[in-house]
Amino acid sequence: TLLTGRKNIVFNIPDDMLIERYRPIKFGIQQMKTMRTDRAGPETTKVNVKSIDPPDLSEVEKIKRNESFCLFNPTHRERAYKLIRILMSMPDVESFFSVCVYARDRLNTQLYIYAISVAILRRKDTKSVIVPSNVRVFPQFYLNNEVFAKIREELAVIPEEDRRPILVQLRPTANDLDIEHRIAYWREDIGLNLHHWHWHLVYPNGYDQQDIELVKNDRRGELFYYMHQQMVARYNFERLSNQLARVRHRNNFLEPIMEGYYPKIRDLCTNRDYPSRQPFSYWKDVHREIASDGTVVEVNHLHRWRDVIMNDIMDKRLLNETGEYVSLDSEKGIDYLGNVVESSIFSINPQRYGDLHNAGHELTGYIHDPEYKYLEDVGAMGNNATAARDPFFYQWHAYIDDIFVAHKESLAPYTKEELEFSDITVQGITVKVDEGRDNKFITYFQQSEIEISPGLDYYPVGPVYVRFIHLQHAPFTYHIQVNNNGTRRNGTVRIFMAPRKDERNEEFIFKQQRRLFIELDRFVVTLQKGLNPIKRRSEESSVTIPFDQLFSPDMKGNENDDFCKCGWPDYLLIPKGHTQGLPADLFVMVSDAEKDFVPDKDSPPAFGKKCKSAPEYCGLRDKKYPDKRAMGYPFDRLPDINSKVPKLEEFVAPYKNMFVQKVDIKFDPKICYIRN
Ligand code: CUO
Repeated sequence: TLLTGRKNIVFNIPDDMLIERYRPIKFGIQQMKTMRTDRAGPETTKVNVKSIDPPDLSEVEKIKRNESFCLFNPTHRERAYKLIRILMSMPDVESFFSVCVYARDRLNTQLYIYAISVAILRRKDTKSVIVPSNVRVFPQFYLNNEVFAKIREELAVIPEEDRRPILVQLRPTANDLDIEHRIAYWREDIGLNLHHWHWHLVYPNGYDQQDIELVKNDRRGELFYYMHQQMVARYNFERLSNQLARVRHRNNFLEPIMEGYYPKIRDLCTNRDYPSRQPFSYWKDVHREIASDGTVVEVNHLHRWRDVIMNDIMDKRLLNETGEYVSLDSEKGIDYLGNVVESSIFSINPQRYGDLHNAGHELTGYIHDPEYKYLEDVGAMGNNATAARDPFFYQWHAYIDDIFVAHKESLAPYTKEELEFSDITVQGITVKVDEGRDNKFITYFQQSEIEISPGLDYYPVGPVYVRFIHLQHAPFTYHIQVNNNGTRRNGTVRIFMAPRKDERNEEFIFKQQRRLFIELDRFVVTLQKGLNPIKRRSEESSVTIPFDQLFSPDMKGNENDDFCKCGWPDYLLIPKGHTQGLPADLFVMVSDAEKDFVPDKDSPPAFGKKCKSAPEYCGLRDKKYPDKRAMGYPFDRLPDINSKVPKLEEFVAPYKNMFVQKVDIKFDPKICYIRN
């Protein structure tokens, strides 16, 4: 009766319908059965829901409750989208909620949460509903399983008033015998993985043409390229900070994967450990027809798709399903290509171009049991919440990026007109670090606490805090001096940074360095005639979102009118650097905002919203991407420089609206602040 408060109709209850067996608890003067969300504690409320005709979930139920859900898998995707379509078709919020309640204990938990989250983000009438931070729903995908043993112990024997935060080790998955382990603090960072999960949540790839309305967002294919390109660039910056060579590109599908990965993640929904990958594992053809995921991917498929895509890039066009050519031009080409390579439902010819990127995740995710001999489910690479923990994620995405680069390099270099901004001179940029020296970023480790009890719904608990360690930087302000010799105009300030030296400690040539630039900020300013001093705080970066926005359960009284949980964690804005100071190039450019402007009558300002948006990597909800230039501009194309080994300085020299400042990033191992 809980399900249908208004009419007392009892749905057909499956045998393992847990809510039928919840323990009754006393709440005020009433006695009632608790709903699942109430297992976590005494704050039980009875919720009446609207009576509806039960939807047909028989297809969706085929993914069992005790198996892992893998979005890269087409069968799983198909079933998740069946539920999403049902949820989207509900005529009002009450009916939508009734379906959620009806489906909750019938379906695979991960599938369920994914589907209702997508629907909440896409329905017009659920804009005020906050999709919680995924770490509060599935803490098990972000924290090592040892943490949960400690939590159980704490909950079992310590009274609530005496409980302490559970400390999370910084790098719990290996030791320094594994060279990749040096950078595990970054790969396994909770906020980084949350960003990745939420990115794929706000840019779902859909299952078939019925999902077009659901999936469409301005330049989604291009953003798939750019956001992942930036993750790889940031990874490389972090590697060079730790005396590791830049990441290998997975351009040979037959080579062994030298890096092992032992995730130590246990899925609390299924009580199943995520399988590990031994070093030197090979991709093998996956034939899991007998498993419920039914995955079939052969390495040869990837060879074929790669060859067709690369040939078509060389011919500067793609072929759509009706046999027409679509030009891979400088404006729309990258967007088509992003959807083709990923692939999403916007791929213009899935038959021809296949499912290259998703299939790479699957081949790796099932590498330990490609034929389902051992009844094992998918590994870390098969889940968007865990994939970026695995070193191989970056190798795969570095290769995927090579495909996009092949297209970008086939375009003409930017012309002088496309790069200059007449009468505008950037005279300088200084980074003033709070309590530090100019142009020297300071990084350190910090401890912060988050509360995760909603995700521990099998234990009767009060609040549960875990304290984890993450990279942080001292806050800073950019001081930029821009001279305007013309009339009053608007300019777009674009700030990037890249490491200056390669693995040999030699300065990068521009051709290599341009792929390593990470975007730090992008914003519009009004330029008066004469000298314009511009100040901009690090916290304002339009790439990042603040800690509380990323982790908090909600932002009280706010409307969820942007992708509030999608955004690079602000504490990871600056790479670690090293104790002697890592030399880097800070690049600033002011471009003509008239030319960058995107007309969108609804387009909101980037800031001052109910939550801070991070449009550079995440775009805006239901709005156009707020910059007309190609993502990655001006570094996305080869430069028009004659010198054989051009340096950044030669790229910048002809343009007064660009400036490079040499900076250092110094890691201070002595500092470790605690943030409550
Ligand atoms: Cu985000 Cu491969 O696309 O993980």
